[in-house]
Amino acid sequence: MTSPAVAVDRDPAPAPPPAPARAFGQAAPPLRRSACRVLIGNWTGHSTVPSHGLYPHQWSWNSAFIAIGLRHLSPLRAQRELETLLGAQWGDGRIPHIVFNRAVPLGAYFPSPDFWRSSTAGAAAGAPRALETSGIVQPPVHALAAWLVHRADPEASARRGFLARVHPRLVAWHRYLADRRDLGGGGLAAVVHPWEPGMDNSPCWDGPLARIEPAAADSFRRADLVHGAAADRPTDLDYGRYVRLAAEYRDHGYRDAAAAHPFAVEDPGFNALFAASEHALARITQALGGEPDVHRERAAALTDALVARLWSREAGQFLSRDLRADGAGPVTGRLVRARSAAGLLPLLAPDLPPAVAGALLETVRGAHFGLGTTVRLLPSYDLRGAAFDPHRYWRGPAWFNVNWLLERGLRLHGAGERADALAGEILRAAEDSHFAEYVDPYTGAGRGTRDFSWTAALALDLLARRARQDPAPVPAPRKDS
Ligand code: 2M8
Repeated sequence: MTSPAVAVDRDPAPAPPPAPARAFGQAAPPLRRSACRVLIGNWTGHSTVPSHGLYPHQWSWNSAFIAIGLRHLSPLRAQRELETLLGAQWGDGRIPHIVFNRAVPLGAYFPSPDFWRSSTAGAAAGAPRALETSGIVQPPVHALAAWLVHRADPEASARRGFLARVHPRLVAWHRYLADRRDLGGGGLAAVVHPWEPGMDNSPCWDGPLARIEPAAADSFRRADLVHGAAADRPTDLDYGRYVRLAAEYRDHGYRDAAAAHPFAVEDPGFNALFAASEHALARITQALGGEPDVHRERAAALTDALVARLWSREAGQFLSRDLRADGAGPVTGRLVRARSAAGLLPLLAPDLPPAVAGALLETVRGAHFGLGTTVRLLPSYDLRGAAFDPHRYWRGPAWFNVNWLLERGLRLHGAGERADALAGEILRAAEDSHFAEYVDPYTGAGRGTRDFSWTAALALDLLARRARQDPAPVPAPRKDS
């Protein structure tokens, strides 16, 4: 790719002001109405913030999940959400994990644009000149989201040429991951910063991170603690290491071939989403009259590589591979023995060997995750792990996106009743917690920020699915943008 130009969207219509709930929700169940209110309130005119206080910019995988829900409210807005994100794509194909809103003051979020300096430091990697982004990535959920958004209103999508617009960008994104991020040489994409797999302070990163010298505490100022409780957020020591890793990547021009990547991990969640998105890209390609087989083959190859490199029969789940650890045997690095919910997400791959899928279904309800037996929602980390903490960020709480993904995986592998039960719990927790960022997996009590966009969006998606099975009338989505 030579040009990171913004995806063309000639629709100049400004976003409508948040409408009174009754304008679109009069006959709607309250949960749908309040989920719509959250999405309308968090819309900025061309994309949606995860939440106004803690996360006041556009985040990559958040936007994908948001678009999946937004399509039930406004398919056009859902398309624009993804197009805005893809408009910030770099010349080398990467989709940055944050696209900064220049109207937001620098101090509102850390690390801010003046830390990443993408337009200058990222020039050699093709960072856009006209806008500021971060330089790392997040899980590739985008092709899946684009396909689901298209399916919500295929005619409107065809009218705007939505699929034709996003297709080359999604292809370039997947090519970046396959060509530049296969650091282990075994067919999986590696993450080079704990923020890349989206599960920032998972105990799985404790080992790989311990080798990183933290940046001096007085060299940066955290903005997250203004909005979040310190006991719920990553520690200062973790932050020092996040800062060190990001600064070193930046100082190598964000060029993967040049950077040393002292943190390099193959994460099963990231790669499961990559495989699921390759399947979606096959569908997109076919809908455009192209040849889908190359994407189906890549999806199959990713699934094979997941099993070959990250499956642990002993654990009954997938584990991360620390590529920088000394390992024995033919495969680089060593498996990290900590059990994260990411290790269950390969259930999203339809072509998983049946014995592996069967073992994963057992692990989901076994002692380590307890879904439907000891907890209401899938915890982000092993209930029995020494590092488990039901309240601290990605070290135990249940997250709505992970539970939504698991719900799909359960359904895909024939566990429909368990998927129905999980969907019910997700909806209940979303409502009771006022769309919390994450919840206590045992009680469903809300933690983190509220009115969190992907929580509202994914609740909306599950409600829409229920409504399709239920003959009762549902309110029509708004016709505006
Ligand atoms: C969290 O990550 C950001 C850094 O990217 C942060 O802690 O400031 C994670 O939960 C991540 O998965 C999410 O995309 C982001 C925005 O909600 O917040």
